[in-house]
Amino acid sequence: MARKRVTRGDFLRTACLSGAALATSCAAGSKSLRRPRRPNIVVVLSDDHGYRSVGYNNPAVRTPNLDRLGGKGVIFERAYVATPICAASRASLMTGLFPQQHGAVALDASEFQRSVVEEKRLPTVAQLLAGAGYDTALWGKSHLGPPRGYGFAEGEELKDLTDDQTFASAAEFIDRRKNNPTPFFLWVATRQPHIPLKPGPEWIDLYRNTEIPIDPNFRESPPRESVYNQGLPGEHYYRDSEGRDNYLGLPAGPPRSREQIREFTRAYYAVISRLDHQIGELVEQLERAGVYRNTVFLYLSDNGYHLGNHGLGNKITMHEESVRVPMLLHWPRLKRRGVRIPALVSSLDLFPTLLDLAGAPVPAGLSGLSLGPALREPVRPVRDYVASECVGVGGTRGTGHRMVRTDRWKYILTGVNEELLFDEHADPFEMVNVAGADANRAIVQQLRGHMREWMARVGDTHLPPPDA
Ligand SMILES: [Ca+2]
Repeated sequence: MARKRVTRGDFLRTACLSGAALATSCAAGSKSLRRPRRPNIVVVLSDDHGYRSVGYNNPAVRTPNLDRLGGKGVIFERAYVATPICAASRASLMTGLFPQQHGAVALDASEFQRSVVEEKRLPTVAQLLAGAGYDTALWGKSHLGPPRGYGFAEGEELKDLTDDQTFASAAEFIDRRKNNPTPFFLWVATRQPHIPLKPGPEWIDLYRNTEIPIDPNFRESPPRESVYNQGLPGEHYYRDSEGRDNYLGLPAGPPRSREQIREFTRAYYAVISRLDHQIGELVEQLERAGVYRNTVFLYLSDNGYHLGNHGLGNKITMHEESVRVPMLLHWPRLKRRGVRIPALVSSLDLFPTLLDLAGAPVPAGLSGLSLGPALREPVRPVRDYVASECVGVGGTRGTGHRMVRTDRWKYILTGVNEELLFDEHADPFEMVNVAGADANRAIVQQLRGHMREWMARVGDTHLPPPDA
């Protein structure tokens, strides 16, 4: 069955095809864009940073710069990625669409290359901001091919483990913005804290005497249900064992003891602290260049990380460890500052939010919502439910996982129609599946309805279980 592919026509009622056409077609919005002081935008996208591993959510983690930026800005407490896997998540950020809409459902970016770079069916947020008059640049882990191919005028893919080259390139770019009135859009895609972990002594020493908390849902090995598969059915990955420079030097797969997880987590936090320090230097560079006050800074990660919770050591699942990420926005000109926003938000919201903040037209057909209203004043919840998917891992479409999450409930549907329901208020560590409880029958039916609605929207052809 053919999936419901989003065409560029569906996506953009104002047809922005490329280059000059993009600029022309976006001209309708350019009057508002001539308003003074359009903000610069800096996005720092990290790799595999789970939402509990940041200082403002966990005092064991030392991230003074992220804490300060979030404390003076806006922390989105419940941010979910469109998919918890690298390339697909990045393609979703760039296109504003779920993986089954843009086609890059896992680690293979060739569908992104085809639809965005070759066929130019889907515009990227970088192309739209460039069309609206922004100078654009990306350095770091693209995972989607050369960044100049999908809307960035400058930049390159860099893969150094410490991100030093990436931050040096970003700093050099910011230095060139002094006295330049053209707004800029800078995307810094870090390699950290993805494995292999290479924290260096000064960073690991920070945690020598730190008690590393073990969450209540830690297990030495995962349960056998398919929701815990992280690849082909029956496989449970522990990526801390991959590569020559792995931190634990253990064979792949469970079990992992509490002490092993503590040692790994110590290194993971250490790398996050180094990343936080680099982010602090980047912000200082913005100040030195005189552009700090008018720069929107946004931090998030492409997915989380399990760290032994549920007996897993990777991401890819629909559990909070994997699918929920730290996300904050800082902008000195923001009216609402120093607030935590508990609304359910999606990584897909980044696309329309950035266009909104830039005063650029927000195209129709996106799967995310602008967070502009929530940044301006307290508003009702952004949405009733947030969705995520991971259907392409293991090479077999449809065997993966998908979820819808409301304020209280999370419903997961796997490729073999296992259903899981977690009460996030009573059970935030998702330890008890209550899908089969008689008392929850109406909730399960309601969430199945949300799931069917979402599946129809993204063209998910998996057949969910019928209501009894
Ligand atoms: Ca990742």
